[in-house]
Amino acid sequence: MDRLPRSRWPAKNASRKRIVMMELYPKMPNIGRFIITPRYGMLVVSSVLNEKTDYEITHLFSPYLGGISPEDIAAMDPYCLMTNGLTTTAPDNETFFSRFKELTKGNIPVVAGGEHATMYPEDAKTYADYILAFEGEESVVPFLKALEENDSSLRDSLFSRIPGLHYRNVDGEWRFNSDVKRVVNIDYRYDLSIMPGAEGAGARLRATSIPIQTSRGCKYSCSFCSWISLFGKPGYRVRPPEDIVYDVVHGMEYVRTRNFIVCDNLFAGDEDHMEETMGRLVMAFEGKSNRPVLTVCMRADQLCGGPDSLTDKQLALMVRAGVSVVSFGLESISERSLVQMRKKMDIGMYLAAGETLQRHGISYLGTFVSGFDSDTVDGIAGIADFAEQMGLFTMQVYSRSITPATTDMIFYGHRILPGRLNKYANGHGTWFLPSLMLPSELQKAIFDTTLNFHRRTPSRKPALRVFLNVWECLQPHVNALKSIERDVLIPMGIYEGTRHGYILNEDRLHKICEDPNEYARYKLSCEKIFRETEFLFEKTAVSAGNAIRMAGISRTVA
Ligand code: B12
Ligand code: SF4
Repeated sequence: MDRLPRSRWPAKNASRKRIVMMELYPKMPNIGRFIITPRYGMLVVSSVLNEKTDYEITHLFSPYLGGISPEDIAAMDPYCLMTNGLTTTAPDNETFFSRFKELTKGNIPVVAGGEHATMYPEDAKTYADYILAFEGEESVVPFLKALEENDSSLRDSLFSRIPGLHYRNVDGEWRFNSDVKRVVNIDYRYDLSIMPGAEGAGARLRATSIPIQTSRGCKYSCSFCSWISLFGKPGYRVRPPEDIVYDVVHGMEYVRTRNFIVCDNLFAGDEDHMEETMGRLVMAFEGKSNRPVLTVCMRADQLCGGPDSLTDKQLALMVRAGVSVVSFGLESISERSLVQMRKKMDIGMYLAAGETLQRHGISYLGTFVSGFDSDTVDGIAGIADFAEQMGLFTMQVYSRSITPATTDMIFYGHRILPGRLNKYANGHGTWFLPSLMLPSELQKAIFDTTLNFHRRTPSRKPALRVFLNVWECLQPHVNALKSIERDVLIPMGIYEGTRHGYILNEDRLHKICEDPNEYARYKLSCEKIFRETEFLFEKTAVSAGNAIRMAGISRTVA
C-alpha cells in the first residue's frame, strides 16, 4: 500500500490548536487486522472533540495513510497527541513513541486511552504522559481544559477530579482517579472528513469496514469477558436511532463501502430500540440499490426460539435493514465449560439459533474460548465438526484469558504464565495453564481445529490463508511455551506426567505462588524465556502493507 502524499493530509489552521488522534496498525498479524477498520472507541472520542470543542481535530488511521511515522506527527506540530490501541499494538506504540519523544524532546503531551491503556496502565505509562482509562468521551473534554491551565497546582487539582485519569502530580508521582462515570448519552455523530484517507477508502481497500454502535454494554457477565472492567461499571446504554442512521448514511457516502461492523457487545439487547433503529434504516435506504451490510454480535438465546428470542417479524426487519452476518460468542461445545463460564446456554440452543438464521438467510460465524478445566485436546478437535454441523461460515478459537480483570481471573489469575501477558503478541496466543494438557498443546489444539475447519471447502480458503499466516507468526511463542514446559513447568512439578499425557498439579502451583522465593524463581525463568522470544517476533512480523497484500485486500493504490 503506497503512502497517502502529505499534501493530502489536512493543513494546519493557524488560528486553532491541533489535536492529533493516532491509531497505529499492529505489525504482528492477527485475524482482526485483515479487516480494515478504525477502532470505534477512538472514533467516538474524536467525534466528541470535533463536535464540542474548538480544537482542530485530525484523526490518523495508519492503513488509510499507508503508514504513519513519528517524523510525520512531529512535523504536524500538534498541541497534544492522543493514541489508542489493543495489546496487539503495544509494541508498535512503544517503538513509535520512543522516537517521537526523542524528536519532540517530550514537549508534546501524549495521551493514551482504549483497551490496552485501561487494562495495562503500567505498560502504557512507558510512553504516555496521561492515560484516560474507561469510556473516554466525557472525561476528555475536562481533561483538555485542565491541560490548558498554566498554574501547576490548579492544574493538579483539576486533574484530580477527572474520573479514570492517570496523571503525574506536582511532585511527579503517578496518581489514578479510580472513580468511574459511565457515559449515559452517546449522542454525537461522525464527521469522517477529520480522517485523511477515509474518503473513498472502500474503493482502494477491499476489506474496508466502518465501525458503528447501536448500544453499549451487556446484560450478562460471562466469567471470561472483559466488558465491565473496560467500562469500569456495568450498564446497558442505547444510542439515539437518528444518530445511528446518520452515521451509516454519512459513512457509506464518504468512505464508499457498504460494510459495517456493529461494535455492540449485545446487539438487540433492547428490542424496542432495535426495532426503531432498523425501521429507520429501512426508510433511509428505501428505493436505493446500495444498502448497508451489517455484522452484529448476538447471543444464541436471542435466536433459538426460547422466551428471550426475537420473533420472526423482528428478524425479517433486521434483514431488510441490512443485517447480513451474526457473530456468535459460542465459547465451547463442552456443557461443563459453558457452566464454568456462566454462559447460560447449551448446545441445543446453538443449533436452534443456527436454524433460525438459515431460515432468514443470515450468515453466521462463531468464536470459541478453550482451556477451561474440562477441555481436552480431543474435545477442542471436535469444535471443527460442531462448527460444520451448526453451519458456521467461519470460526476461531481463542485461548482462555487473554485479558485481565475478568471474574475468571479473580479466581484463576495464578494460572496465567508470568512474564509477558501485557504483550500478548497477536491476541491468538496461549498464556494460561490448562488442567488437562500442557499450554503448548492447548495452543496447537486451537489452531489445529481452526485450520481443519477452514481446509474443508474452497470458499474458506481466504480465511485459511490468514490463519496459516497468523499461526506461522506465532511460532516463536509456541517454541517459548515448549521451552518453559521443559525447563520450568515440568521440573518444578507444576505439570506431572500420567499415562495419558501431562496434567496440572494445582496444589503444587499454589505452593509456589505462596512462597515468595519460589515464585520469584518461577516468574524470572518464564520471563527470561518470553523476553528472548520477543526478538524473534520481529522476524516473523510483516509490515502492514505486506500483510494487506498477502491477504489480497488492497484493490488499488491510494
Ligand atoms: C468490536 C470489537 C472488535 C472489532 C473492532 C471494530 C472496530 N473497528 O472498532 C473487530 C472484530 C475488528 C475486533 C478485532 C479484534 N479484537 Co476486538 N473487540 C471488539 C469489542 C467486542 C468491542 C470494542 C468496542 O468497540 N467497544 C465499544 C467502545 C465504545 O469501547 P472502547 O473501544 O473501549 O472505547 C472507549 C474507551 O476505551 C475509550 N477510548 C478508546 N480509545 C481511546 C483513545 C483515547 C485517546 C481516549 C482518551 C479514550 C479512548 O473511550 C471509548 C469510548 O467510550 C471488544 C470487547 C469489549 N467488551 O469491549 C473486543 C476487544 C476490544 N477485542 C479484542 C481483541 C483481542 C481483538 C483482536 C486482537 C482479535 C484477534 N485475535 O484478531 C482483533 C484486533 C484487531 C486489530 N486491528 O488489532 C480484546 C482486546 C484486549 C486487549 N487488551 O487488547 C477485546 C477487549 C475483547 C477481549 N478479548 O476482551 N474487535
Ligand atoms: S461474552 Fe458476550 S454475553 Fe457474555 S458478558 Fe461478554 S458481551 Fe455479554
